[in-house]
Amino acid sequence: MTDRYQPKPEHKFTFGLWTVGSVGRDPFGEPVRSRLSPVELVYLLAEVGAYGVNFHDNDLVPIDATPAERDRIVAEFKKALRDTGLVVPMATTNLFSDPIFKDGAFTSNDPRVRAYALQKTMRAIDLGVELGAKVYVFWGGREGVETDAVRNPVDALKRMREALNFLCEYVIDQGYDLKFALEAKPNEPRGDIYLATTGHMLAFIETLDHPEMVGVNPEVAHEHMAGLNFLHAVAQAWEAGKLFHIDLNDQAFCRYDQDLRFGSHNIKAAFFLVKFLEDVGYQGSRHFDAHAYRTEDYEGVKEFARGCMRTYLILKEKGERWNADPEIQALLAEINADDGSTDPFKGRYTPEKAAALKMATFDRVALGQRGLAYERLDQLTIEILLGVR
Ligand code: GLT
Ligand code: MN
Ligand code: MN
Repeated sequence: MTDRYQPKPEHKFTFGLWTVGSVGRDPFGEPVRSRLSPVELVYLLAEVGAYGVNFHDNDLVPIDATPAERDRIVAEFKKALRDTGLVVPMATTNLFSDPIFKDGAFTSNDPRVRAYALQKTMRAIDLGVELGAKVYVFWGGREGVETDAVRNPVDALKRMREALNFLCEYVIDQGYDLKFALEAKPNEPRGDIYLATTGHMLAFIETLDHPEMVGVNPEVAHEHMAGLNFLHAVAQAWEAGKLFHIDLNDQAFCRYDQDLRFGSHNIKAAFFLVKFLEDVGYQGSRHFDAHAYRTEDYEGVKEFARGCMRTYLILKEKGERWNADPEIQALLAEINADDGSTDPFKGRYTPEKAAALKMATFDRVALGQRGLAYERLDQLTIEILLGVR
């Protein structure tokens, strides 16, 4: 491996304990790897060059731990962080594994389950903040249905809003420096999950009491499962000032949630994503929410983690090459050329502009016939990606 693809802290590459810690269980198969402790996983991540580690409350502290066990586990984890220099930029709550959440957490029909979910989340927020988290993710894996007979989706939205408003107030009340990032997924494990895409989340955020505290955590795989263009979701979130976090992985369209190694499936989409994040100057974590193939032992898991980061850095370099390529830049200049003829109509509406525009003439046929050279531009992109340019 060449040094220029070596991960560095400034790249802000993070992994969840649940990612490299995945034991390879799937709906049809038992674990294929033995479980590593959170401390062992911190050392594994340090070895491969990660900057940070994120966790669900129960990735670190078992759901039935006593207060004394919790304190011991947290102390050991903090020591591993100190020894390795790894940081915890993000934390989240497991509101999906335990049977109590089988009908959802914040949207469950049972008010006791909803109250328990709030209690669990407040405690998990305390834990995340104690370890330094500045972003708190909400992924509502169980917030959905198999049949709409059981719940009016409007009630689900109201319950979700009530929960997030409550938790925003909790964070403010505690004086925590913490922002929320909502993560959408269209389905799996539920048949349908409410607020199915990043676009749904962005609209929902504006209905909250503290929209300024809440952004999104888009995940490649989740938008691709819905057959959507991930970059467009990310760009909309960015433009709205809501890209608080990002989950990088890969995914074949319309399949089950594969959580593949970043850039391993759709290289062109991954390239434009990395180029976008780098070009706009996204400052948040580059979090890999992915799993090694089930075929791997822990050496393979390390290869997987190294691969995520290395591919990101290779694509970053390709983006720089794309931006510096004279032919690409000439094509872009041509594509975006402006002869100034529409200057009188540009900008905000005025009655005068509207009247002038209504009278203007356009050579519709010529404009329609003009070739745009997008084929050439895309082929140049492919040649950069294939390493011949
Ligand atoms: C789970 C899910 C992910 C979420 C995690 C955060 S857990 O693995 O598939 O997409 O980001 O709760
Ligand atoms: Mn996923
Ligand atoms: Mn995710």
